[in-house]
Amino acid sequence: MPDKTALITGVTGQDGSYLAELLLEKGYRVHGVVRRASVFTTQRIEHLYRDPHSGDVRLRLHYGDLLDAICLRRLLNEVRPTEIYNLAAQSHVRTSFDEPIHTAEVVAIGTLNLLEAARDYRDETGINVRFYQASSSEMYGKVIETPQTERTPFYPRSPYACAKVHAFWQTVNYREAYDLFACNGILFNHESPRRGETFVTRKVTRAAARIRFGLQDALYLGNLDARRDWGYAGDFVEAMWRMLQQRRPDDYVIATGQTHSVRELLDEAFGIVGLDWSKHVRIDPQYFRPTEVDLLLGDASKARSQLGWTPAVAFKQLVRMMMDADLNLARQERTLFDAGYREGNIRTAPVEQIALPRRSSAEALTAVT
Ligand code: NAP
Ligand code: G4F
Repeated sequence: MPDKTALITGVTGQDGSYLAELLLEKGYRVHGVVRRASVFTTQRIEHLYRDPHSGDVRLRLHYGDLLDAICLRRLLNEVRPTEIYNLAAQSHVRTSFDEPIHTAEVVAIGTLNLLEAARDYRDETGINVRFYQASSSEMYGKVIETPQTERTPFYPRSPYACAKVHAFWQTVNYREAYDLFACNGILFNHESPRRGETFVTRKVTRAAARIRFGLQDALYLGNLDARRDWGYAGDFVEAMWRMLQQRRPDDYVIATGQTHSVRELLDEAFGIVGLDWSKHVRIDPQYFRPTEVDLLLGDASKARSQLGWTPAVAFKQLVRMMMDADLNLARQERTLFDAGYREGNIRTAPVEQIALPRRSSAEALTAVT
């Protein structure tokens, strides 16, 4: 196959990890951008990582940040990608009300930084790089019509969604103004066992599993009536890749075409472990949003006909998959607990008694390839 090289921002996130997996399977060289943090953040890609000293390694990690435009430019010149996937974001909607400026800087200006860098990189190297922007169904917000398609007007309802609308239109504008091969994937909610623990699906499956193993008793949630079109992240990254393989760049809705409420999610997840969720779920107002998105339901007909994309995993299978993974984790946690392990042991145990973690990918981050 021709030499394909991808740069992924947000490689340590849920989607970044599935996309890196997919592209490596397809023979790509994959470069991931990782933010510096005081702890390791590479757990989701640990299984893909090999020490760069060990021969022909196709996954490389680089420190970088969407807010550092100069660093992005340098990275593109060093890595020389043929495809760029911009997945990095402050992606939590509730948090965006608490951190609106940071969210706008990363999601809106960060995307612009990368588009500018991509345009100059293309012009300077002659490499006709292709650009994927992680747009979101949150942009539909207070929905104007149902189901939502590529033609449905946006009505954003959070700082996050407003910033995504900015990034969406910048991506369209770079396509039209500078002829950049730039696509928006308007992705509806997609989940997996790797979903962050504070998003509602994972919060529910993790709690149901931990309650089942006696590790917690209550689950605090917000709006149980919200409805989402929930798909599987592993299916959705395939659509991202397909968009960049087309002859012409375009924007696509990616969704399952089914919608479920948080209540239905609770029924499904707690049902798997034979528990009645109403005995455990409490409402905590802190999880309500100042403005809510009540209903999302996507129509992915265009992706089906033009990309040949359809989702393989439906809602019930998705919840089952997430429950299986969280039950495994809860079982391990229970075993540790029964063996006397308590959180905090690590702080009080003498250093020589603390098992050293195996060498992590984060230790071997390189600034150059
Ligand atoms: P996620 O798990 O929250 O991952 C976000 C990634 O962005 C993480 O790797 C994070 O790094 C990185 N990041 C945050 N700020 C950054 C910065 N300033 N510079 C560089 N990297 C930064 O999100 P996800 O669910 O994988 O979603 C991927 C993308 O799709 C996001 O843009 C999200 O907004 C969008 N999206 C998601 C969904 C969904 O349902 N999952 C639907 C539509 C659109 P750390 O690990 O250091 O935090
Ligand atoms: O899981 P959520 O936080 O996802 P949300 O807000 O739909 O955003 C996710 O999907 C977007 C695509 O549409 C992405 F762009 C975005 O990055 C993110 O991945 O909340 C889902 C629903 C909301 O209506 C929320 O109000 O669940 C409701 N909910 C009820 N209780 C809760 C909770 N959400 C969270 N996170 N935590 C709760 O306790």
